Amino acid sequence: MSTPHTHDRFAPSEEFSAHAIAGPELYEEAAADRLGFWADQARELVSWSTPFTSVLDWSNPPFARWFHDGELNVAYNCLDRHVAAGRGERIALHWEGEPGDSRSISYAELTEEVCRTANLLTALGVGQGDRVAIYLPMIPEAIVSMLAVARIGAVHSVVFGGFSADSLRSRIDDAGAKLVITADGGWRKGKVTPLKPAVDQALAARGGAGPQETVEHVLVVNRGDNVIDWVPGRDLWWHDEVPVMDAEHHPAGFPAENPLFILYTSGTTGKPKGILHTSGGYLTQAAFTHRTVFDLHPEQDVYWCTADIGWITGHSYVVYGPLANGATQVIYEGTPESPAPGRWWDIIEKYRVTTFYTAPTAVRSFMKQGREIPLARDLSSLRLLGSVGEPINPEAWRWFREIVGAGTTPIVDTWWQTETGAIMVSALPGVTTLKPGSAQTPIPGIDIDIVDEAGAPLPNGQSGLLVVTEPWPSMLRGIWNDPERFVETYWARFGDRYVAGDGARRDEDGDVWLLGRVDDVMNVSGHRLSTAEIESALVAHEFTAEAAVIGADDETTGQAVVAFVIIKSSQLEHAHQVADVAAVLRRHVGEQIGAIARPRDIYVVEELPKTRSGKIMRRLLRDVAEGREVGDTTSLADTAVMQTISSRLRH
Ligand code: 6R9
Repeated sequence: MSTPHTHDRFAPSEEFSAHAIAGPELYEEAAADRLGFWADQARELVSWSTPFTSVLDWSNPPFARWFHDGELNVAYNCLDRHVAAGRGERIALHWEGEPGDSRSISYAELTEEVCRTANLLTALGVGQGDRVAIYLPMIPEAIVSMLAVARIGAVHSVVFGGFSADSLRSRIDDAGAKLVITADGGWRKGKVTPLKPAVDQALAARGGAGPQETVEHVLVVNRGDNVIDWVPGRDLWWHDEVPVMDAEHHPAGFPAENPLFILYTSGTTGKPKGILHTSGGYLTQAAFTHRTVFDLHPEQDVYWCTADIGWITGHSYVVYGPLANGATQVIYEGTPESPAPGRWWDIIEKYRVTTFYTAPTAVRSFMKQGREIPLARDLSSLRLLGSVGEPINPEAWRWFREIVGAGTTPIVDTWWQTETGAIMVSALPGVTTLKPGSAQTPIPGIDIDIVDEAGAPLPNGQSGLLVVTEPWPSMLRGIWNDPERFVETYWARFGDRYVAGDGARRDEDGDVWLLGRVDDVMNVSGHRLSTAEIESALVAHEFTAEAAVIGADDETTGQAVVAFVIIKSSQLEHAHQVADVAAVLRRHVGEQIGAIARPRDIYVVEELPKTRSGKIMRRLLRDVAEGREVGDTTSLADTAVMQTISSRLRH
């Protein structure tokens, strides 16, 4: 849909450009010598205990090594060096708890807390290369834990607190985690949501067939004061263990390619992929993009990224990018509506936030609540807004700028992925003339293209597949435990180019517009969900014979999960006794994967539309779910199926 406003252009103000961190020369420098450019960034933004001499080793594609003969300590880069430079008193984190408690933590204090925790991890036998699962709410200990793991060269796997015990279990098992760090519970929507019970359940007796138990200890933060079970010997309270540890800890240097973290993300199959990131290249690109895209002036700015640390945005733009750059930032535990709509605007007012990075789905829900709510607060501190997670529709873009940004703030729409590790396509706020709805330009040092199904580059105006044509510093180094899947998923199609899984086109100026996923990955409120994963959760229920899941357009969440299920004939009677089959299955998906995966709608049907080769035609189901005329059904094995389904849904 095109509106007259899609031709809107917003050039940066002279004042903004005059003080901007990044100018147009960055593009020229990167174009003249791409590897030299990244080497410069790595030297400027990162401190190395052993300087690198090699920039990129691409001798074994697609397995890249960046700065591989260099050594660094990632936590030292995020902490000690700021203290050593006399900036220890600067606030690193303004933490706001949902019930209204808060803590402001300086770089010196954060360094001390991370050192104590690192000493504890070592005392618990965790060392370089060991995996630590982190299942925590948005509390300072979450960031402390990640940095403590990084400090000792171990590997964290943060599991979003909204994931279920089953999802947690499969992630713990896949990574072979030695330690789990969790909390009794965390505050959400005005009450404590327990977390520890899910850990207990995930670690409960697995029966003979399961993998060997790898978890030796569970470290528990007291946040919710909720009653929890306790396994003596295994479980340890954070407040008993951490404070008694030494506040000194030597940050050893680790190779640039030492694994830093695994983060699981949904793919096109039922099994989430453990995306692996390493240290030196990742930190370089996270820091570079955080500084230039968010125009960071660390001595003045108060930065707030609303992402949870359970997602890549929380890793790169709450933890590693901002802290490597010595930023002062806000983190918030709860939901935007607690205790009432407007909480986020209260927080911006309270801390005088200058730079605000959030998701289009949040913007759209604020639009629905009405402009009076933000307009009733003093948001005049804001000078830059950012968007991530899905395409931001021009409507939402303009509302964000007008209502939240007083009609003056630039908005950077940042395209990237768990796999890319850091921002790849985005405006630079002091340079780019903004176009609402377009992510615009690859950042300096990044090369992308838009190609057809055969891999041939497409001219401006034509839609195709987004590929990255050159290796980049923060690129994923693989899929944990599954190198073949890494090659197969991202590289096999065109050999030497990375296939992102997104459709895109360039407009007449060459600006990039993202068109959504081209695979069976849905994007609900900016979170990636796999149709296959939800389908397998549904068929794991005793009622279900078959299930098809699609992402249907949704005004607020971008896409919504809609499921079509066939009930087993042997279960029909039982299912009919249950008051609401759909509610039972929704709850089941919530238990299997997590609340975010619960379908908005579940339709019980007698048959699913399939091709002769047995492939479910999701396109047709999407037509029905979105209330459209059903499209071409000629390739269906049984063309009557869609009539039955449509008539059932339009009762
Ligand atoms: C950072 C993050 C990645 C997928 C990606 C794409 C979508 C993210 C976007 C965007 C359009 C943007 N996506 N940012 N689409 N414009 N600015 O979200 O990582 O959770 O791995 O999701 O999200 O479809 O492929 P992740």
